Amino acid sequence: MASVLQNLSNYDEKSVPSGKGKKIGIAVAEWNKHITFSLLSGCTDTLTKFGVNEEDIEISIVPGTFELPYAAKQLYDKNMNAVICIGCVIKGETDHDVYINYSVANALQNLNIQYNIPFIFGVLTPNNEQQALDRAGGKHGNKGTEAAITALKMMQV
Ligand code: DLZ
Repeated sequence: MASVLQNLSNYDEKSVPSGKGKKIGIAVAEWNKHITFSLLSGCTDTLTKFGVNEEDIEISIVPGTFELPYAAKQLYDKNMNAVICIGCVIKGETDHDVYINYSVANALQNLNIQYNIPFIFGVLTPNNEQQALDRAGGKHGNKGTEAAITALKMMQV
């Protein structure tokens, strides 16, 4: 997919709207936290770089990726302008990852359709840990950064 061809964190700074005055909720999963907390850092660094005040960022930590939609809805209820969901589900021996990934993607898409703020899918779905590391500050950039940029752009749509 695209990440093979490009660093996901390459973006044109001039095309990114300011986040000044915006309230951003971030739901982050503790599973694989060496990955997800690196994504979280990329995300918050990028939001503040583009004008979001630190005190306008509310972070909700949940046990696993499956719990992200619940936290996302709670953040919506606190009047956020956008909610970013961060997780990492590494493929295992069974199809457990498939059930989590599809259900979370569907749940977040439903939230997007139902409510009038953007819910951003910042969930890595790698086949192994190295692929996750590559996308959490490694050779393919930081997917948390990309999620932040997406939120900033979607708040303007
Ligand atoms: C159970 C589970 C497994 C096997 N793997 C992951 C994973 O790779 N990444 C992740 O975020 N969460 C995982 N979980 C936990 C589930 O997301 C969830 O927390 C539990 O099933 C409880 O609802």
